[in-house]
Amino acid sequence: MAFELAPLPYAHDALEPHTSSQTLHLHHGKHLQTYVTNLNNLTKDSPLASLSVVDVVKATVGKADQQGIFNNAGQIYNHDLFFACMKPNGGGAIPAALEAKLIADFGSVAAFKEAFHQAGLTQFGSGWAWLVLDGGKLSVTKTGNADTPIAHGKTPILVCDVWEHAYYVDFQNRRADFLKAFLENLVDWDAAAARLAAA
Ligand code: MN3
Repeated sequence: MAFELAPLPYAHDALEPHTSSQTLHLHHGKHLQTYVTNLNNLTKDSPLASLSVVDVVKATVGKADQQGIFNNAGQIYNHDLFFACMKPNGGGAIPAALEAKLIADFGSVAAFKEAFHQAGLTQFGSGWAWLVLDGGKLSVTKTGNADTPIAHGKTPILVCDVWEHAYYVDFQNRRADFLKAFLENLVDWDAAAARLAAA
């Protein structure tokens, strides 16, 4: 059973004007498809080919001779989650249980948003900004390139892709504006709350 490209959970133009159809065609149909193709090629005739993407990540983290496999599996996991973190007409009210947990662990929703924004803004080069559950507490973190919290025992609740391919068509160099749009107009709080409830 080969690794497959998960379908985009909404139409390509559903996130406009914050993320364009062109961006999603490139990001999902080209970038993510390439990671899927690469992972299939790299794991061909290997026991890794029969594992889930998550288990491939966990089996290859920190292994120098499997860095390419880790990178492609990590990128598939991170992208599937990123696309599932957004929805048309996103943003808005945060479900009560998630809001209460954000206030408990960050002091306020505004403090969480500022921490998440700063994580995305200060990730040097390519990477990801995360809200994770770590030891029962929510925290913000960032990872470079294909690295992912699931390789380090943390449970992802929310992620924003800050590789340039995620925003350059729509925002050019303005990563801060993309992060603002993600938190105010794109994020699917209900999905984040469901991940927290299931953790
Ligand atoms: Mn990407």
